[in-house]
Amino acid sequence: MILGYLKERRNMYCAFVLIDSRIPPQSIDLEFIEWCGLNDMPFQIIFTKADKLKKSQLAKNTATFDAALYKQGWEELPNRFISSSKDAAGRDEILNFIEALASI
Ligand SMILES: Nc1nc2c(ncn2[C@@H]2O[C@H](COP(=O)(O)OP(=O)(O)OP(=O)(O)O)[C@@H](O)[C@H]2O)c(=O)[nH]1
Ligand SMILES: [Mg+2]
Repeated sequence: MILGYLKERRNMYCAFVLIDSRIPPQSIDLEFIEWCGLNDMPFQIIFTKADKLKKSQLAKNTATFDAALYKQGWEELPNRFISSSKDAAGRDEILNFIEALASI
């Protein structure tokens, strides 16, 4: 359903894949990312709820996610943001990215 929507939208420049930074890589997320790659769907990853983790654990979890992506065959990692809706981490970077996209 969502896949069909993404495929059909011609004005879709980029999807944001929100990943809960607290949990191990989920197959549903990895499968969606793989689908994006196979379907030439540009996307960015947003790790969410970063405030809920210690910096070291956050780094560990994002590295684990990276490893899962390499395993999936990505040669270059997709761009990612670290975010928190609580302390607004990543907010400016994400908004700047969207602004840059919107001005293409
Ligand atoms: N501390 C913290 N809480 C958050 C953050 N984002 C969402 N929440 C809280 O998490 C709960 C679920 O919020 P949602 O907006 O549904 O976020 P979600 O990523 O879909 O999370 P889940 O529904 O729990 O899978 C709410 O109580 C939010 O206030 C965050 O960045 N930091
Ligand atoms: Mg939710």
